[in-house]
Amino acid sequence: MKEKLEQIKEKALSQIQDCDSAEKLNEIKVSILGKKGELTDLLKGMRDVAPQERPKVGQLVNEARAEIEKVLEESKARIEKAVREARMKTEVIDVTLPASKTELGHRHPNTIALEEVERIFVGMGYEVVEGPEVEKDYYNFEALNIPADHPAKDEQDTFYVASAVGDILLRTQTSGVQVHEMEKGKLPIRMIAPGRVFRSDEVDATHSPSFHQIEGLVIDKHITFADLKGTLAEFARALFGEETKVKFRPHHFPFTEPSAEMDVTCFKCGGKGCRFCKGSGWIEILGCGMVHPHVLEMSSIDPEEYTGFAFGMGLERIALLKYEIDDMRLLYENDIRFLRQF
Ligand code: 2U9
Repeated sequence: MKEKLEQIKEKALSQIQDCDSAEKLNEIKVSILGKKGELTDLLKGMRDVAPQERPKVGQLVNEARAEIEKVLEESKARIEKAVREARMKTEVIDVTLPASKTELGHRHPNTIALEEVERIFVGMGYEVVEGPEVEKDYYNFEALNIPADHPAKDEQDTFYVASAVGDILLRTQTSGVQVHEMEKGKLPIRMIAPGRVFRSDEVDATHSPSFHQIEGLVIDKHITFADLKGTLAEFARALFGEETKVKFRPHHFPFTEPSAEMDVTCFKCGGKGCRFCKGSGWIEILGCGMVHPHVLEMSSIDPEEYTGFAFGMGLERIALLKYEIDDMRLLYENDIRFLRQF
């Protein structure tokens, strides 16, 4: 048995020493020390050894095992080192390559324009108030004097959330926010209501089913159309430059009476007429008007005591004009190469 042990050991050591790959080394290890390995087999023959000899033989087997394991470890380290050195010879690291950069985000033109508008109105003492995007028909339409048969209420224009509860919808304007404020009964009110609105529109260069509005509302005693004109002219000068002039054209909205649209002199040509303003010298910027007495009444405000004005503008329209972007779809793609320009 001793001879057999010596044979196994010598064979193993020479195989291990000649081995040059990690896989082969593992095969050798299994073939000697594994469950069905030669050394394990040898141990099974212990029952044929005289009992008084067994401790001695057992010790010899253990010593052989320890020696083989030690040489296996050494060979493993030797092989790994050789592999590393071979790779170092072939692998080339170009230390002059540029490092991979972490891309920084950028504020969206909508956000920049909104913050500019908010800064102007907050500077005039207005509060910025936000409200829910899902609204009741009452707050989006009825409280604003928009009759049941108004075309805006058609399913082709408005997204209804659940047909079973017919009066829940995605707001088509932020006006509901002002109605909630009026219902609180705390007067006077000076507020702007920015936010996302939804209309069942097809996507093109100037339309999207979801866009953003900024509406404003002022209610106090003795508010007149002159306050409206002065405030919005001041706003236009702050946003587009001191030299900007404004003009008001009569219009109609169900929630304001009288109503108007406001144009500003083209900031590209200064009003002479150019491609940007389609030759007219003027650019339409917002809608406005004196809050309809019935709208005040519905929110329990006495129109004999209080009057007010309101206005509304599309945020994307402001961003497109201010940053001379010619397609609204660019605002929704969020391509960092586009965003970085503003
Ligand atoms: C209350 C009373 C009145 C808000 C107003 C407009 C005029 C207006 C449009 C601009 C472009 C919508 O985004 S747009 O399509 N809005 O022209 N909005 S007055 O009037 C209100 C709001 C709330 C209680």
